[in-house]
Amino acid sequence: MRNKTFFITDSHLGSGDDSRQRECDMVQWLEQIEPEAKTIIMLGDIFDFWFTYRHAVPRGFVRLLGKMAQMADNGVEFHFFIGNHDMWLFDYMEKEIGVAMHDAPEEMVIDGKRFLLGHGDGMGNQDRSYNFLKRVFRCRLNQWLFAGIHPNIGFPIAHKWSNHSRKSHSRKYNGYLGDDKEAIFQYCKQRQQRKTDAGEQPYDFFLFGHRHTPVTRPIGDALYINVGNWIENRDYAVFDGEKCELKSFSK
Ligand SMILES: [Mn+2]
Repeated sequence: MRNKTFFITDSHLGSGDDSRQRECDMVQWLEQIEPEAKTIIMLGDIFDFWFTYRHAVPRGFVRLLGKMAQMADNGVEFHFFIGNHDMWLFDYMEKEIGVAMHDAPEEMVIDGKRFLLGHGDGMGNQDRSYNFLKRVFRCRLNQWLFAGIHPNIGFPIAHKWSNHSRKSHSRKYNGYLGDDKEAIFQYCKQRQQRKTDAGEQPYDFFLFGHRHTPVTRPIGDALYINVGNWIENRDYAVFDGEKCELKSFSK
C-alpha cells in the first residue's frame, strides 16, 4: 500500500568517480520503495551542481530523472528543498517532472503530524560569510550573468567551486558536534520554543540534511533527524504515519 513518506538528502551527484554508481543505487532504492511510497521528499544537495538554462539541460542524471518522472506520472508526490549546491534548479524539475520546489525551511503536515523540513544551510553565526555568498548566488542579476557564460567555461568553474566548498565544509564539521554546537539542531529547538510560546501545536518531527551525518536526537517530545548522506552512506528516513526513523538502503 502506498502510504509512506520517504526522505533522502545530500547525494551530491556529479561529484566523485562513483557518481554513476550512487545514482544507480538511488534508482534501485526508488524501485524498492515504490510499492509503499506516497510521497518522496528530497532535502537538497542531490546534485553537486546544477544550472537550468532557458533552452538547454546539463548532461547527466537521466536515470534518476527518468525514474522520478515515471513515479510522478504514476501519482507519487515529490518535494525538493533546494540545497546550497543545487539552488539553481529553478523551475526545471517542477516543469519537467512535477516536483514541488521549496527554497527555505517549511512546515508540512503529513498524516496529521507536523514536520519542519529543509536543507539546513546558512544556520548559526559561523555561517555569516556563507550567507553573504548565498545572497550573491540568489541574486537574479548574477544568475542572469552566469547564464550568459558559455557552459563549457561556466560548469568547470562551478564544479571546482562546489568541490572546494564541500571539502572545506566536511573538514570544518566532521561528525555530530553535540546538541549545543549543531546549528540546525539549535535552529529547530528555537522554532519549537517559538511554537510553544505562541500557544500553537508543536512540531512532531524536524528533518534536515546538509551535515552529511545521520543522527536522531530528541527535542522534548519531538524528534530531530538529520538524514545523513548518499555519498559514503545510503541513508534515508521513512515515516509510516506514526513514527519516523532513519534507515540505510541495502540491495
Ligand atoms: Mn548542503
